[in-house]
Amino acid sequence: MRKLLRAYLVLGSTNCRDHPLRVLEEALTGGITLVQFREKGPGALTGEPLRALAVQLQAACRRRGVPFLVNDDVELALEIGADGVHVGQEDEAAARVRDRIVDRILGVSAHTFAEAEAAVRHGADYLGIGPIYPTASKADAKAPQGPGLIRELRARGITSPLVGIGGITTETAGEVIRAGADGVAVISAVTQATDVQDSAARLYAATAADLRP
Ligand code: TZP
Ligand code: MG
Repeated sequence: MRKLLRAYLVLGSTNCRDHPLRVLEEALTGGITLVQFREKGPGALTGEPLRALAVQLQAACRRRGVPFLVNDDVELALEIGADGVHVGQEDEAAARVRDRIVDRILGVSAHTFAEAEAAVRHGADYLGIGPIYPTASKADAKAPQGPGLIRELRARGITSPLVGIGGITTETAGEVIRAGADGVAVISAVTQATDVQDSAARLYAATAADLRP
């Protein structure tokens, strides 16, 4: 799990300037290690177009051997046979999702030690911690917490695989890893880059495991 989290791309159609499949293909070529389909915000797809895009993106991930997770939507994840689900604190309870997806990957967002500890207890395979820095990609994002939150979670005994998320760039990824994260999850640093493949490659290079404390 820790290795998969290294350079984690979160994306949906509303994040992409080009067709999401093109963006994803380029990002995978650059070295993205895990993908989460997160279809949110104004203009987000629903119904059959949503499902069709999910299947298309999933197929691209399968061709490269990269696991494909679905944000929030457990039904969709089960229907298409996704490799897992990522849920936030406002979504279906982690323990319930754990029971529904059995041996697939379960990721849970946490913003505090108490949330992180509960997510681990409820069976999360990894934690998404953030927002680390200010982000424009999530309308209802909480206040940025800095890499210090990750350092605190590690100091207080959270040993589970975890990624930092929120406003992370190829320049700041290293400090998130040095704080104790196994990887970084990004939307805009890769999807909005002028050269998607290059930014994914730089993200991968910036997150080497030997930076970890
Ligand atoms: N959860 C916390 S911050 C965030 C999500 C989905 C958005 C991350 O996007 P970006 O563009 O990498 O800041
Ligand atoms: Mg959610």
